[in-house]
Amino acid sequence: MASRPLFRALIMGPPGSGKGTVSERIAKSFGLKQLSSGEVLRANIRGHTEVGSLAKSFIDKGKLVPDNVITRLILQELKNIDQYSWLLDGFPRTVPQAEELHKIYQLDTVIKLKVPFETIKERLTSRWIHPGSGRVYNTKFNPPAVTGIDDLTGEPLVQRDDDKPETVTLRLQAYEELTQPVLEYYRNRGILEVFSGTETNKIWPHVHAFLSKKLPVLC
Ligand code: G5P
Ligand code: MG
Repeated sequence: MASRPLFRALIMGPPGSGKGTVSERIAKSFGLKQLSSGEVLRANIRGHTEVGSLAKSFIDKGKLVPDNVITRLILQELKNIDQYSWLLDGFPRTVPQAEELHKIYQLDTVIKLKVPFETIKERLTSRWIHPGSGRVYNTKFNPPAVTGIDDLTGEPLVQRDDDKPETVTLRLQAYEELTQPVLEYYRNRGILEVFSGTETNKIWPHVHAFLSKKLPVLC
């Protein structure tokens, strides 16, 4: 029996739009491998690698990491999951990154989460993460069972250094200047699907219904 062709997807949207939250649901419902460029960078920072210390100097200022650095890193990670269907979160986010990715992988679909900037700013100041796993909480949306403690490991939660209000403003500027053109790049290729709203739980059923037409549903 012929196996299904591999599915290549990307989720885009401004900082705090819910890419990580929705990616996790997509991965669970459709069995895709999930790769977040932000998580890969934060793992390098925690591991005190050379790339990690370089990346930190950009991330903490709300700037994008240089194209050549992030592209090399993510293409290397993708090699490790080449045999699976996957969903990228946060890469590519400049046109040169999109062009480099396209030389190796052609995306089937690009999901854009369109969430107003005012909604985002409030979300990020109430985000807490478990640094070891990247698990994400929000004191208003999905709080941990015990304040400040990861549900699964019992370890302390922390706030991301780049979630300070002034850094969030710079991240949003970088998104407008450098990442909006990537949306055009994919719109021109006819693979961009936009999902708008202010609540993930209301956006999610639409994303699920859209992907259900393309992929078998696991749950
Ligand atoms: P990241 O890590 O990719 P961003 O800025 O793109 O960072 P971020 O902040 O991770 O995106 P998200 O994944 O879109 O946001 O959102 P999320 O974490 O799921 O949700 C945000 C919060 O809202 C969470 O607390 C969640 O629980 C809550 N939430 C979700 N839905 C709702 C809701 O409906 N209601 C409420 N109240 N809350 C909700 O990149 C970080 C940095 O790495 C570098 C850059 O410097 C970047 O700034 N980087 C790159 N640089 C160059 N090129 C690349 N390709 C790069 N990738 C990363
Ligand atoms: Mg994220």
